[in-house]
Amino acid sequence: MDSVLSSEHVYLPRTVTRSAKILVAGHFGAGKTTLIGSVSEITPLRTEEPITEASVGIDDLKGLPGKTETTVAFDFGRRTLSPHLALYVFGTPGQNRFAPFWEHLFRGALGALILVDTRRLEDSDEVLGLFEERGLPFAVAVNEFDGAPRYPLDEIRQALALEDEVVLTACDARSEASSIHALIALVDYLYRFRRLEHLT
Ligand SMILES: Nc1nc2c(ncn2[C@@H]2O[C@H](COP(=O)(O)OP(=O)(O)OP(=O)(O)O)[C@@H](O)[C@H]2O)c(=O)[nH]1
Ligand SMILES: [Mg+2]
Repeated sequence: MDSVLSSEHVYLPRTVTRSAKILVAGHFGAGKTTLIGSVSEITPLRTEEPITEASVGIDDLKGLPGKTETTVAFDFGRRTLSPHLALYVFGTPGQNRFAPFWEHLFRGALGALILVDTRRLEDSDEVLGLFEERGLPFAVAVNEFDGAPRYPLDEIRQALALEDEVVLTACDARSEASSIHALIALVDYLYRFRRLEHLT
């Protein structure tokens, strides 16, 4: 995130009475770090390292010409979503070799936004399976990359074998408004399933 944030964004408003830890997950290169950079009101913490030759054959860079770095531990940002609710947003690493770190990230998380890329839908199976196994509620957002095929959301739901109740939306992880919209979809879902209580 390039902008220099003013101090009013650094301190939580006094009206905030509730906070929630949320994960942003998804396969390698789905746009997790980008989305957290778009939504965070504090300078996000990133743990990115250059993608090296050691990644050849492991990291599929198809369709990601500008991608030179990958998250090796986690991303962290914060977003006050309403006068009462602040989200602490943790991004997971996209590669299986960093999976041991996931245990720390899962702890205390109320839910997850899982990003998918239509150019590699099948890569999402593993991440979706992990959240289903854990029983951690999640919403799914299609990160609409330029030039990626567009499908109706109900076709994507079918392809990903998502239950009807799972919220499925589309976003552009580079856009603050669009990314916030996806986070709100997750939070609405958490309210609906009483993972989050309405507090004032
Ligand atoms: N065109 C377009 N590019 C995007 C979008 N979201 C992310 N990117 C680009 O796609 C690449 C991957 O984005 P990242 O945010 O690093 O993805 P990630 O999921 O954090 O990747 P890992 O941590 O390596 O798993 C970067 O070069 C981004 O600039 C998007 O919505 N549209
Ligand atoms: Mg990342």
